[in-house]
Amino acid sequence: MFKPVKIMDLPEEEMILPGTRLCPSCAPQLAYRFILKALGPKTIVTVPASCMTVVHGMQGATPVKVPVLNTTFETVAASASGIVASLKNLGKDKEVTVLAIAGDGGTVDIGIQGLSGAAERNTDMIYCCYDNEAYMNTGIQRSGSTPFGAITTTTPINGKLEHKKNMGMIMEAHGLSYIATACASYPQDLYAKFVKAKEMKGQGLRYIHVLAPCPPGWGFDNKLTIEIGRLAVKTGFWPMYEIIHGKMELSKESKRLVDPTKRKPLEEYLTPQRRFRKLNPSQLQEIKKYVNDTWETINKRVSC
Ligand SMILES: Cc1ncc(C[n+]2csc(CCOP(=O)(O)OP(=O)(O)O)c2C)c(N)n1
Ligand SMILES: [Mg+2]
Repeated sequence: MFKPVKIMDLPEEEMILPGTRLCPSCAPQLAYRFILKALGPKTIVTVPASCMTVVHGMQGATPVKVPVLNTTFETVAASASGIVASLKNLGKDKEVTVLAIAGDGGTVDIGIQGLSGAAERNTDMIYCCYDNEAYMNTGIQRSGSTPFGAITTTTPINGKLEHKKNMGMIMEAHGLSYIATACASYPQDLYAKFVKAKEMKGQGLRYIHVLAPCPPGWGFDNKLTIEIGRLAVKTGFWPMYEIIHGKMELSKESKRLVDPTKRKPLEEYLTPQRRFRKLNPSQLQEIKKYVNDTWETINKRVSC
């Protein structure tokens, strides 16, 4: 059963010092702040090229308090496997949590082979994909996680022609003990999921996919970061769930959305974002169908 976390329950200690090089209102950074609060100081992080590399900065000038390995784009899960093996060798694998954290490009496209291998071996680590839905660090190129209809610098003029990959389901096919989706705009829910993943140490690879709005990449005002993420959830565009040993449970914010009348109109989520500015009525219909289909699949699972 999911225990709600109160704001006063969160550890006061910050694992990221103030003054990073990320954009104002960066949701991946917000998510990372709460992830490290959940995992604590006995954590080793590995990270591939991405905005997350920018957080860590140059060697000797990092604001992050835990040890971090910067690795190549395609190798984050493999490098985490190496860290886990080394810790085992030193007899420290029980006390140290290994976190691989990568963007959507580094996860759903370029790192998926290494991730699938680590999942198949069921390496005892936490893998987090923070999903800002494009290759943001290099100037907003589309990824396999960019949604249908969104404009990037490498999509057709009216937006992407394909839907997002369903990474939660791809990871489920590997038979993992714990899979969850979360959103940076719900930090307490996100925190609780990382605490749970940490507590499931010894049960192989735990995978958490975090939607993390990007103001410059998605084209919305900085002050809307939290609101946009919440709208992704409240419109049903981003269902939040956990799958524990094969059993799916919807998270508090998504639970009532099994009833389609409880979902906010999708337009409320799409209209404030410049990346959807060219959306025509048939594209909008296609996104609505995608969301409805996603929920039909979820409803069948949670009701049986
Ligand atoms: C093999 C390889 N190809 C391309 C790059 C250039 N590159 C660095 S970061 C990046 C974007 C990463 O996108 P994503 O994983 O979604 O993370 P984000 O930047 O959005 O945080 C790219 C293409 C690289 N470093 N290595
Ligand atoms: Mg990205």
